[in-house]
Order: sequence, then C-alpha cells, then structure tokens
Amino acid sequence: MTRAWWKEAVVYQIYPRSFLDTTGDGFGDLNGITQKLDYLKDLGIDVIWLSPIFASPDDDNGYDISDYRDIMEKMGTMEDFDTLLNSAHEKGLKIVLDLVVNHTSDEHNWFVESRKSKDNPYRDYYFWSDEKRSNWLSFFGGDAWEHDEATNSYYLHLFSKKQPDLNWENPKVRQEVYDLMHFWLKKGIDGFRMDVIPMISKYLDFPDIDTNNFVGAINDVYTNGPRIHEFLREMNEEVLSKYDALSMGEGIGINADQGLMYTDEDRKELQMIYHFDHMSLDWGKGGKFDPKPFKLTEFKYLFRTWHEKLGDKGWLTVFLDNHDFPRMVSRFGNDQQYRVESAKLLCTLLLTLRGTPCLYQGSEIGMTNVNFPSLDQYEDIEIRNKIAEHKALGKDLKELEKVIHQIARDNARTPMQWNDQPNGGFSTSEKTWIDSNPNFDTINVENALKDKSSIWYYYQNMLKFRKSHKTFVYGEYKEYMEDTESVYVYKRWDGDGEYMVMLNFTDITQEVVDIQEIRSLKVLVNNYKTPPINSLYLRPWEAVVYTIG
Ligand code: ISL
Repeated sequence: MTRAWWKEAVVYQIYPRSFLDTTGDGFGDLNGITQKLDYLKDLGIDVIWLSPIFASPDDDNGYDISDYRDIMEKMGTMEDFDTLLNSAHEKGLKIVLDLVVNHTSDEHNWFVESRKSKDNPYRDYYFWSDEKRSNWLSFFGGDAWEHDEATNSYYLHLFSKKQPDLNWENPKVRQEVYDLMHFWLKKGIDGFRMDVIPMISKYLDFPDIDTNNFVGAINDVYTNGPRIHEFLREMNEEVLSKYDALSMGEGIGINADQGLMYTDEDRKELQMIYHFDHMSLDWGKGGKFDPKPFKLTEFKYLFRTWHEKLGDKGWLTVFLDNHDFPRMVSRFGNDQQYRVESAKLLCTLLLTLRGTPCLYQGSEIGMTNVNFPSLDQYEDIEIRNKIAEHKALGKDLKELEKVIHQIARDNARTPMQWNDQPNGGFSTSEKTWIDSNPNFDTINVENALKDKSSIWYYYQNMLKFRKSHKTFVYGEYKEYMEDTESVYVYKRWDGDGEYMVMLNFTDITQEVVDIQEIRSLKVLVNNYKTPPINSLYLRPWEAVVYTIG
C-alpha cells in the first residue's frame, strides 16, 4: 500500500462560529482559532478543517456562499485568515477549507445575474426550467424546485431555496470552481473538504423519487450522477494534481461498492471520502426524522465491508460525528454514567481503524448532545423548517421534540466549552449566536487539563500512540465475534506488529470468546484506571488495545 502524509495525518474539524469569540459579539472568529493553535498542537492533531468561513448571508450557517474569495464579516478579515494560516504553518499544522460548490447562495453574483433574464450570460450557471422538472424534495423540507417571479421559471435547490444548485454541465461553471480552488491553494492552504461532492453531476432527466423513501432518493437519484467521475478527474487534472493538497470528499450517497471509484489512487479523483453508511444506521426510510434503533452488528458490518472493498487502493476518512450529526458520545456511547469511559472507547475506535481519522471539536472533552428545553433555542434551518411544517399541519410537537433532541445538528454546534465561566468561556457576550450546553460548568477544557485521567489526555495519548504504531494506519484488519451486539473486537497487523482491539459497547461486563490469540496478549492501552480483569472480560464501555505475542 502506498504511504502518504495524508494517510498518517489526523484531521480536527473546527466549526468556527462556535469555537472562540474574541470580539465579544457572540460569534466565533478566525482570531479565536489562531489563539488556540497551541492547544491543538498540544493535543497532537495535524490538519485543521474549517467549516465555511466565506462571505455568506448565513441561511445554512455559511454553507450558502455569496463570495468564495472573501471572508464572512463576523469571522474576520482576509488579513486575519493570512495570520491564521501562517501561524498554523509555523507550528506545523495544516489548514483545509470547505469547498461548497454543489450550490452557491442566491446572493452570489452568478445567481443574482442568472435570475434576471432568460438570456443572461449566467443563466446556464444554474438549473432553470419553465416548469417543475420532477417531484424532488429539498433536504430542508418542501420542493426542490422553486418558482422565481422575475422570469416566471423554476430553479433547482437540493438544500434551502437560498442555495441554488450549480450546473456543472456548463464548462464555465467548472472553470470558475477550478479558479477559486487555485486562488486558495496559491495562498498556501493545504487542501479541501468537499461538501456533498457526489451531488455535482445530476441525472438530467430528473427521474421522480419515491417521496416516502428520502434515504433511497439520496442514494439512488441525488448522488453519483452520470458524469461525476469525469468531473472529479477533470478537477484533479486541472487543480489538485498541481499541489500536494489533501482532498476529502463528503461521501453522501456513496456505498461500499462505489467508494473505490472515487478514491482508487490509480483513477486520480479524490484521496479519500467519508461515507454516511454508519451515520444513517439509526434512520428509518423517512430519513433522520424517522429514527430507528442502532445495531452494533450493522455498524461493525459496515466498517468491515468498507475495509474489504477499498482494499489497498482506496482510502477513507473515519469519523463518528461532525457539525451535521449528534455528538458521538450521546449517540454511540453512554453520555450519563459512562460518559468518560465511552468517550474514550470511541476515541480508541477512531484511532485504531484504517483511514484518516477526522475528529470534531469538543469530542476531546466528551461534549454531549444539548437537549435544549425550548424548541425556540434551535437555530438550524433544518429544524426550524421541520417545526414550521409540523405546526402548519397541526401535528403534535411533543413527538417531534424527542426526535429533535436525538438527531438535531445543533447538538454538535453549541459553543466549545473552554471553562466554567459564562458561555463556557466561548464568548463574553450576553447573547451568543446559539446557546451553550449548560453542562459547561463541569465538562470543559480547563477541568480536563487539570485531570490526568481525563478524556483529553486519553486523546493526546492515543494520538501519540497512532503516530508511533503505523500498523493502525496501514495494517490489515480482521474482526471477531461479528454477530454480537455487545462487543467490537478486531485485530490489526502488518510486518511491524500485531495488535488486538477490544471494545465493550454496553453498560455491563462482557465476556470475549473464541479468540485463539487471547493467551498471548499484553496491554498497551486501556481506558480504565485499573488494569483489565483479564483478557477474557471487558468491563462496561471498556476499551483495551493489546499487543499479540
Ligand atoms: O444533516 C443533514 C441533513 O439532514 C445531512 O444529510 C447533510 O445535509 C448532508 O450531510 C450534507 O451536508 C453538507 O451540505 C449541506 C450543509 O447543510 C451541511 O452542513 C454540510 O455538511 C448543504 O451545504
């Protein structure tokens, strides 16, 4: 398997508006990130991915960009960005930006022009039609085709109506995107995370979807369109191949069979993608608002299958949460009695699988879902639209509220908890753009740094451990006890070593059975303060990494 820096790196995602506010306006900014670079360096990560920092009317928290070459005013200036980039580089940290080019803001100049008249030179930058071309639904509720008065036509928006989809069939659009990528790469950034990249090629016959099966629509119709690989190869040839840049695609809709097509090193498209298979395990057919129970066997099956299918040629980003999903300790762990143990267990999983791990801000202190007591506290357009839809239909909000507590994206978007001061030390403003999780009084960085047995130090230790044991990056993978819902056990090995990882995903002690190697195991890492009982038992949420032989 080819070795590469971006395979060995660990990425840390920052959600800038919620990281650190240095101006007192209740909104995180670039200077806040610069201030915390030493913190990140100490933690031991290599690459910082910044969610969008560009000019935007902020309909979808910056994922609606009105100028790709300008910084959002509330986040700072281009000078602040240059300072951040240079300081990061001085400390040996890399910066990756979010490339959101499936759609723009409706306030982007291209769209402002495009909607003016049918013969405007920018008309073909977007998808226009005299009538609705299909029954497609938008991710944030309602039709994906929006009527526009000016020309009495409809335009396509797979997300909010302020996020019109760009028409990648138009070579001028592609050139515009490549130009803006060059702009940032020439400035010295280290690569891109690519938002909903499998959606940029559309099925131009716009086939109708089964509106009761939104997940099916995403996988079968909205993503992996006929020209996707051609576009990505072109992007690689025109831009990426000219730099030593990281390219990480948001792999929405990509299944294990398709994954290799995107990341096979010989195909020269993207270096890695992060798939959604394990992120939708607890979604019913209706999508995230139709939750169903999570099964560990399915979760393990997915990791196993992806590992096999990508083989030695493809590559993955491994992640368990980000700004679009609930907090991992609340979703896959136990955020009450075993918060510390289960957060450490999930860290162990993230850092012992093949693939480039992507951590999300706050996981290193075990931040949890927020459960806002009032629905009015939710800021996300997705949730607000859903609430409005329910109200309009006269539906009961109690049930919806439960689901929102469980799945809302705002769970992961509450401010970073630095200390026990107001707003968890995130901001001195009385009002912040989103409320803090009140548990900042106990769960915060300051407390974590005072306690050598904290989740934070476990992360720091695991990051060092991964760096000094490359077997976890490149090695083979074999799973044991695949059919149990309680434990996740796997071996990682190569010429340099052989290791066993054992994780108990339950609140009770579990027995590990049928593993031959079990007699010759030595503990390397353990998430409990006292050594394991023995290698046949795992205490609640216990995680142990053993060396074999
Ligand atoms: O959270 C979701 C909506 O229910 C996801 O399906 C999400 O829409 C999907 O992961 C795409 O996410 C990306 O593009 C969106 C933006 O809202 C997300 O924040 C971004 O990560 C549109 O740009």
